[in-house]
Amino acid sequence: MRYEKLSNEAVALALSELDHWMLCEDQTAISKEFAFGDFTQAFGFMTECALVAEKMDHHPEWFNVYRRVDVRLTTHDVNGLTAHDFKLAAAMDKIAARRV
Ligand code: H2B
Repeated sequence: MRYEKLSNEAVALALSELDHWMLCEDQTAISKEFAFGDFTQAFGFMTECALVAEKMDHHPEWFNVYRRVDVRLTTHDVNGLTAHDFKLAAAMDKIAARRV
């Protein structure tokens, strides 16, 4: 399914419904730093998220070192944010909540 680029107002509203996600300066992406107990937890989180992302056909940009995972979500197709990004962000928060 294709989603349209969200307006600044829609982005602000969607962001207010998430915990600790930050809007990037140019407003084309949101980001969050996840921290887990150890590398196994962090990598398990990434594995679960990868399966969800593949199902959605919407993929995170992320960086992992030890127990930390830095995530950035954007929709390349529109060079901005769409409902896909917020759906994936909420799913990632749910997966993380089971591990911390
Ligand atoms: N992931 C993200 N984060 N943004 C996209 O625009 C995107 C994607 N596009 N995954 C998808 C794949 C697209 O390239 C394919 C062709 O559907």
